[in-house]
Amino acid sequence: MFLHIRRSAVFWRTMPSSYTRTSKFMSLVLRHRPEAAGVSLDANGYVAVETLLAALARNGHALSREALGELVATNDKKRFAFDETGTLIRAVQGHSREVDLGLEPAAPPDLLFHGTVEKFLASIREEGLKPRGRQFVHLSGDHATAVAVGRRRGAPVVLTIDTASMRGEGHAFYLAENGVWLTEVVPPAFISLPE
Ligand code: HQG
Repeated sequence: MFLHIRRSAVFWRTMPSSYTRTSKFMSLVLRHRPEAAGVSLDANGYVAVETLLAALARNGHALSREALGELVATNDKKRFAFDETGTLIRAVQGHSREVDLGLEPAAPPDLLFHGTVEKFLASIREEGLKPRGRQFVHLSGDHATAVAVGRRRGAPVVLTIDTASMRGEGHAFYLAENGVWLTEVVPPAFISLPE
């Protein structure tokens, strides 16, 4: 019993970092550069699970189908999802590749948040939020998440987006499977900067 508990403790200390490493590689492959792992995405962003597992193994990320399931289920931002048959897998948002996630326009809360940093503000004031390298602008439903998104790049600055007015002017919003809100662009008129 004692030995079993000790082994579990080691398991839990070591697995998350190896999953994090693999998750980062999967983000690269499933969002941006599938060719880096010798695979291609279908029109909906999926790759066969068997193909991905083989590609991961070739690139120093060997893991079992069961471990992949655990990585997907425990991923901090729920970045990946299987299709309903469990034989295909994709990233649920964040793509720079043109993929059709099959999302229907959805009604967001009247305000959403976007975490960024000071150095981008002049340009954002001028031209609004653009997807830059990605397919969509990413917005958060809560302030705390936007703070965390901004902090990836430095001292976070959180912008508030008037989604109610945007929808009134015909802008569509999509809710990714992991709760991230997506839209094509946010013109400056709908952005409030903090004081
Ligand atoms: C900025 C992470 C100048 C924008 C996160 C952002 C998120 C402008 C950067 C997800 C601009 C783009 C996405 C303009 C936008 N002028 N700068 N006109 N418009 N920007 O990484 O939203 O861990 O593509 O403010 O948690 O930071 O990868 O987008 O700083 O959910 O799963 O240009 O990625 O999730 O950066 O992050 P990004 P993001 P993962």
